Parts: sequence; structure tokens; C-alpha cells
Amino acid sequence: MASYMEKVRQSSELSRRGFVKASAAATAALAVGGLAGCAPNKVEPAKEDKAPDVRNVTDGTWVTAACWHNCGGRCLNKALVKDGVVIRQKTDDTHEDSPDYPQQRACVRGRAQRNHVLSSDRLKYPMKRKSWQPGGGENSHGDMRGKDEWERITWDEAYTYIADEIKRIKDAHGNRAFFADGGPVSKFLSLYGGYIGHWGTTSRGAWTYTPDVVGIAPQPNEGINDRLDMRNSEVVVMFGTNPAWSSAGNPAYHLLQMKKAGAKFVAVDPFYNDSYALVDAEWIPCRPSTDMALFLGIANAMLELDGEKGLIDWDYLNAHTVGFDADHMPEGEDPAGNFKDYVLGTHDGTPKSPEWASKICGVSPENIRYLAELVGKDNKAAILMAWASARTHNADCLPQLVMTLGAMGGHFGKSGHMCGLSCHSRSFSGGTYLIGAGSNGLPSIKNPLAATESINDTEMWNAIVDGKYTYAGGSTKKVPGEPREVDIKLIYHDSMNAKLQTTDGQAKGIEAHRKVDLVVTHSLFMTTNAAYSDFVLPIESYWEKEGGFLQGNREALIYHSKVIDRMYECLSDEEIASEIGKRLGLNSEEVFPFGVKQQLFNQFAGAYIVDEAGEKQPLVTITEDDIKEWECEGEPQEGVLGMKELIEQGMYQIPRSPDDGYTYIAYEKFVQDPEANPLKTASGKQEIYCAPLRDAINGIGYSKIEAIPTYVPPQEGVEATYSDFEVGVKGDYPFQVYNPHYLRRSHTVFDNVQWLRETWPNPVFISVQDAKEKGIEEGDTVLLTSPHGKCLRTACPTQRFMPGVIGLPHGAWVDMDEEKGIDRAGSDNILTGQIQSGQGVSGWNTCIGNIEKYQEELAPDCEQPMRIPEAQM
Ligand SMILES: Nc1nc2c(c(=O)[nH]1)N[C@H]1C(S)=C(S)[C@@H](COP(=O)(O)OP(=O)(O)OC[C@H]3O[C@@H](n4cnc5c(=O)[nH]c(N)nc54)[C@H](O)[C@@H]3O)O[C@H]1N2
Ligand SMILES: Nc1nc2c(c(=O)[nH]1)N[C@H]1C(S)=C(S)[C@@H](COP(=O)(O)OP(=O)(O)OC[C@H]3O[C@@H](n4cnc5c(=O)[nH]c(N)nc54)[C@H](O)[C@@H]3O)O[C@H]1N2
Ligand SMILES: [Mo]
Repeated sequence: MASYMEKVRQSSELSRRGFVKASAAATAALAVGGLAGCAPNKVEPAKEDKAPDVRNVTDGTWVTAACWHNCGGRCLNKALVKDGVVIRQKTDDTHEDSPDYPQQRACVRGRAQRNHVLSSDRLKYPMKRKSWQPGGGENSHGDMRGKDEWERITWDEAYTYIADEIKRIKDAHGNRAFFADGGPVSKFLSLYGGYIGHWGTTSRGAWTYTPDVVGIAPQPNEGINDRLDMRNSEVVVMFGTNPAWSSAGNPAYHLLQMKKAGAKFVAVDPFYNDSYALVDAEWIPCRPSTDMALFLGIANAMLELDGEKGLIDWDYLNAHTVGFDADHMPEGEDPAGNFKDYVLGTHDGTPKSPEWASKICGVSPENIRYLAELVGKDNKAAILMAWASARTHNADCLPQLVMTLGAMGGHFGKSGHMCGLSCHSRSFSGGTYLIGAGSNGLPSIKNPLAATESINDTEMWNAIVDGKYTYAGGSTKKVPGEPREVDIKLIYHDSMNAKLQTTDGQAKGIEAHRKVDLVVTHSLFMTTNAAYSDFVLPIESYWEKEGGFLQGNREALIYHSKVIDRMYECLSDEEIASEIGKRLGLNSEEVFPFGVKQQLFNQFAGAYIVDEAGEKQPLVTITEDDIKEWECEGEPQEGVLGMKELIEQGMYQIPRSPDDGYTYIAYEKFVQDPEANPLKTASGKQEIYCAPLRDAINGIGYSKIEAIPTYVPPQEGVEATYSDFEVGVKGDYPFQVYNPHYLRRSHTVFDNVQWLRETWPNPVFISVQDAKEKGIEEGDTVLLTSPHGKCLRTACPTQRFMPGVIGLPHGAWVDMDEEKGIDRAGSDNILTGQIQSGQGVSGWNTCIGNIEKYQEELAPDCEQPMRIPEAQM
């Protein structure tokens, strides 16, 4: 089979250089405005021969191409393929665009996908780290991980080395020495006796465990009204949400429709982001990780102003909640423990007044009172936030406090009113799914160790380095924390995540990777996981797979097809896993009883669409001929569109209009009749006082909470930026550092794409005022220091960040200068630590640091060499 590059060379339309240049020109035109980074790009456009104009090539085939990353968007991406070569990309043009029935248009990253999949740093062959030898201990030369050279090996060598070492580790240390990510190889480790996995709160922070227990929806789709109803809101208060950057696809467009319908917008955030600019929101800057204090201040102001302005919906509180005041406490609890008395300071002598809150969160008392009025009961208010403010420490009660505020204003279950999450795929559009794919039908494989072993993400690197951890029962099953000894010998990265890059406490993570006997990574590129491994196994991209379903919002389902042939020696995660499984003496049919085509077919057969009466119907019509053609087992069925049609269109989207039957009002039934439609909580009501939450979280032992939401300063919160908070004397780490999710990437994905590196330079954001005080100017190299690590970036002073706060974009691939112990890439997690709190929250947005001008110049990322080891040449 001709290689992809041979096909490009043979192509009549394109020379290799022309191909790359044509694509680059197309992307440059897509660069959009907004605050990407003010440092101007120093890159000169290449002055080479003119790229061939491929815009007139029409005789290829448009194939729906996957964009499969975790950005929250699921957009329609098509690739024009001719003679096996991708000529160009386009996005959704399957129907006319309108606000009610919008196209599913791709973003800049999605449209650069071909420069990702076809990038020159794609891994081609399996590799072994040179100084690694089997046998464990010193043989593995673990200290060389991240520094060593690589050698190309055959697949057979890779499988044999890895399987033999897994057997040796099991014989010598048992299954508790395996630590794995939960992908296909982990399934075989499960059959082989099990492995220790990990659990954590990742995206959702404190919205992981708390919501169901207290009575607020854990997901945006359940918690806010449908996008068409959102146009009925009059006041939109956004406590940290940025769809323009971190909700790919249409959410920012839906936000704009609210603006066009006449709503007023107020943004409470340390950063005046592009979403706020889009709707000309008023900005009330607030410090990261302090929303608990701010919300308590607002609650206090609502009580203070209620007599005069009638802000509180007492009927709602009385009928739908428990614990607000002494008269509505759950049975058997001390009435003095109620929320209202805490807020007023009746028993502890500290009213949580706007003045009290202001000192912590940085919002002026006047603005806190202003916010209290805005969220009062007579305003048709949408109170919205993303998960970001709960990816913080000691925020376990934040969802409960958000719920309390919403309940005080009665903003549940009514048109135009809502209070809750707006983020990720379901930003600015609530409502349960109207369409979806079926299950692939593969059996689930139980990990025999899962019931008794699992390490929280905020402890896992410590656990590997120090040999102990706290067992707390996995992600939602909170059990009394129990100390355990552990001695991990294998780290296996077999799933779609970038753990060593994306987990808190990266410096400790590197230490952990250097300690064990064996590290294996499946990867498309030399990512951080791969760089610190012993074996790196190249995998196929989604463009090389048979096909698959992808979904983001509730209205559209995408089916993507194979775009190009498999590149180089790449294999799928599943094939690699089966081969290793076989060498461990396991039966791969237990994990994969049927092939990829049958798995896909099952998803077609099980795909559903909800009709306007709310009933699920089959989506896809399947004929006898389809079944024959696919060589699958199944039954014919009648649906809304045929298999071939769906494959060719690449998407089915439900047409919407304001008076259709799909409008969703969150909590509607509960609000109308709470007795007949109780919530999942112990009382069936919203629990402003929640003993089950307190008992579960305190049982773990990481930190303590009360049954009502109270403010507890986090370990590395704003207070820790002072040596004396009361007096106001700043300490060694005088800034709060947090991580906006950034346009260049979807987390770590796309960080290596040169077009995107040119478009979004990945600076560090700092307020103009702080920059002036520190003598830092735009484009200066700066050194960021935290108690856990150091990194370099180029400074972008901006009026859009509040003083005292530094914004370090999330997801850059660490690039350690080993001598200096400084990361050059601006890796966010090199600054964070392994810190435990509450329900085991990864509190990335709670971090302190310092920033100083640094004398050496830092070349722009797009001029840094790509990571291509010689063994891949
Ligand atoms: N400091 C800090 N850390 C954070 C955050 C933060 O805000 N600040 N945010 C957190 C959040 S919200 C999240 S969700 C996490 C995300 O953390 P991750 O899920 O770890 O991040 P991704 O970059 O999405 O990782 C996807 C990885 O899978 C690889 N990949 C792609 N396709 C395949 C495939 O088919 N097979 C295999 N095996 N691999 C594949 C990609 O190359 C990439 O390395 O990060 C968290 N970490
Ligand atoms: N381009 C891009 N898009 C992404 C991702 C990505 O990496 N890149 N990641 C995806 C994933 S998995 C997730 S979970 C989502 C995350 O998306 P979000 O949870 O929305 O996270 P951010 O985009 O970091 O922050 C949203 C807003 O909250 C503000 N904020 C941060 N901390 C606080 C705080 O403590 N209080 C207040 N009031 N505001 C705060 C930020 O300044 C920002 O304006 O994004 C998804 N979309
Ligand atoms: Mo996330």
C-alpha cells in the first residue's frame, strides 16, 4: 500500500510543499479576533512559491471527518478526499443557518484537524527507551525517563517486552503493583487479576458528588432551561463562564440570541473574557476560588434588603427546601445550625455581610448589594456558572450555596428563570438529549480490585512516590478514608487521557514516573505521557478508523467515516491490547467478542430520536441489504432516515422552532408539586442543611465541612498570598494563579499544531497594574514560581485581568530544562501541587505564585522544534 506521503506526491493537484502551504493559507484566513494573547507573532509568512489553488478541485469525495476531542463541541467537519489524499476541509452546509436551527459549524481547531492528524510529528513506529532493560529496579534506569534516547523496535518486540515484564511484576509483587488508566489494556489487566485505578473530580470539581445529595442538578442539561426559553431571561448573571473559548460549537451564538432578545448581562469573574465582550456585559471582577464568600455576602445582602425591596421568595423556600431557617430544619438536627443564622452571624458573632465577603473575594460591598438585587425574586434572572469556580479547594458546598441563592430568589422551574451550570457541551442550552447513538454491545469487564482499591487523582503521584494513600471508595461512593500501603511498579497509559500533563502536581508526577519499573503509553504524538515512558506505541487517529458516532449538544448526532488509510505502522488501542492480552495467556474474545463493524452496527440499530410527545423512537432505518452489506448480525427496522443517508450526510439534526414540543424548563415538575415529584435527596427537597453531605465528606478525612454551606479558606487560596491577611501584608507568593481553558487547544490536544501555535501564542495574562508594578512589559519573558514548580512564559498585560490574579492557560506540554528545573512551555500543572480537600477535588484554580521578569528570551512556541525522535525518522 502506498504511504500517505507517496499518495500526496502522486497527486496531480498537489506537491507536498504546496499541500501544506495551501492548507496553511486556508487556516490563516480563519483566525478570529478576541483576546488570544497580545504578544505579536514574530513569525514571518514563508516567502515560498505560491500554493496551488485547490479551491476549484471538486471531483473528490467529501467525507465526514471526526473531531473527537474533549472541548465540549461536536461540530460537523468534512474533508475533501481525492485519490486517498485530503485536499481541504469544510464545515456544516447541510442546511441553511438560522438561530433556531443553527448549522453545527467547526471552530479554528477543528478546521485545523488535518494539520493535527497529518502532522510531521505523528508517531510512526513502536519505540523503546534505550537504557530501559527488563527485570525491574536499576535495570529500568528510571531516572533517565524524559531524557533518554529512543530506539525503533518491531511490534512483536514491543508486545514481548511488555507482556514479559507484566508477568514478572505480577509474580514478584502481585496485581496491586499495576496502575492503569482504564483503557483497553486495563480490561486485559482486569482479566489478569486486576489493577489499581484512579478516580477524581476532573471537569466538575465539587459538582461531582454534592449536587444529587443536596438537590441541584449535576449537569447543565438537567439544570438550566432550553436555549429557546433562555431568550426569555431579562437579567443574566454569569459567575464565571466563557463559551466563546471553552464551549466549542454554538453556545456563544445562543448567548448572542439572549442579547438580541433584550437581556442585560453582568459578569462576575477575575477575567473579562470574550463571551462577556460579545454581549457587552458589565464586569464585576472577583478573585478566583472565593465564590463561597461572595455568595454568602449576596445571601446576607438579600436578607438585609428584603424588607425594603422584597427580594426573597419565602413561599419557594418554605415549600421546596429544608434548613434555611430555624423553623425549617430537618428532624433531629439542632435548630441553631440553620443557614440564615449563620449568614446573619447570630451564633458565631460574624455576620457574613457584604463587607466581610468583600475582603475575601475582592468585590466591593456596593456591588455585592447590587448583585443581591439583580438575583431578587421579581427579576426574570438566569444565574449561570461553569464548573471552573468549583475546580477549587474547599468548594464542596458551592453547588449547595448556588442552589440556596437560586431558591432565595425562587429561580427554579419557571420560564426565563434558572440557576445552575452552563458549560462544556451544554453551555447556554439545557434539556435532556433528543437524539443519541446506541450502545456498541461490548461486555463490561470488571476490575476485581476496583471494589477495594482506587487512588484519588490528587494523591496518585504522592502514592507512587511515598507508597501510601487514602482509600475513599471511588468517585461517588464516599466511605471512611482508610490509609493503605501501595508499591506501584507499572504505569500504563492506555486510554484517551494525558494524565501526567493534566493531573495536579506534575513535578511529583514526573518523580512517580521515574520511580517505577515500567511505563507504557499509547499515543499519536510525543506527548508528556509518552516522553516519560519506556515504550511508546503509535496509534491510529479517528480519521483512520472505520467510523463512529460523536455527540455534543442535545439536538445533533454526528457519524464520521474513515477519511484516510492507516498511517505508517499505527494500530488501534484495541488491537494492541488484544496482542498483549494473548501473550499474557488471555482470551481476547472475552473483551472483544465481535469486531469493529458489528460494534458500529449495534450503535446504528440502537440510535434513538425523541418525538415531540417525548417518546424515544428508532433513528435509523435498517434494511436486509444494509445488514448483508455490513456483514453484521441484526434485524431490519424502520426509523427516520436510512443508514446510507446518515453516513453520507454525516449528521442528523433536529430542526427547532420556539413553539415546538422540545422546550425544557428545568425542575418544572418538582417546583409545581414537590410532594408528588420529590428530588433524590434524603428529604426529597432541596437541602440547604444537608447532614448526609457533611457526613460523607468528613468521613473521607481530607478536610471538614458543615451541613450548611460555610466559608473555609482553602490551603492555597487568596489568604495564602499574604503573610498576614488581617493586616494586608503580602507573602512570598503574592498572586493567585488559575487556568483558563484556552483556544489553541482542547486541553493538551492540538498543542503541537503549528498553525494553531501561530494563531494563539499561549502567553501568561496579568493585569496592567501588576505588570507596571513589576516592571513587566508586553512580550517580556517572565518566570512564574509556585510552592511546587517553575515555568517560563511571555507576558500579556491586559486590562481584562483583575489585579492580584494571573491567568496561565491550561494544557501546554511540559518542556523541562533539567539543569535549571524550569519548564519552558508554561505547563499549568508544574505550578499546582497534590493537595487533598473535601470530596477529592482537583483544585486547579486554587493556586498561588509569583511572577518576575526573566532575562533570557523565550522563542515563540511556533518556532520551537517539533518533537520527532530520530527513531521515528
Ligand atoms: N492545571 C489544570 N489542570 C487541568 C485543568 C485545568 O483547568 N487546570 N482542567 C482539567 C479538566 S476540566 C480536564 S477534563 C482534564 C483533561 O485531561 P485529559 O483528558 O488528560 O486531557 P486531553 O488533552 O483531552 O487528553 C487526551 C489525550 O488522548 C490522546 N488521544 C487522542 N485520541 C486517542 C486515542 O484514540 N487513543 C489514545 N490512547 N489516546 C488518544 C491525546 O493525544 C491526548 O494525549 O484536564 C484537567 N487538568
Ligand atoms: N478551547 C478549549 N475549550 C474547552 C477546553 C479546552 O481545554 N480548550 N476544555 C473543555 C473542558 S473538558 C471543560 S471541563 C470546559 C471547562 O470550561 P469552564 O469550566 O468554563 O472553564 P474555564 O474556561 O477555565 O473558565 C470559565 C470562566 O470561569 C472563570 N473562572 C475561573 N475560576 C473562577 C472562579 O473561581 N470564580 C469565578 N467566578 N470565575 C472563575 C474564568 O476566568 C473563565 O472566564 O471547557 C471545555 N472546552
Ligand atoms: Mo473538563
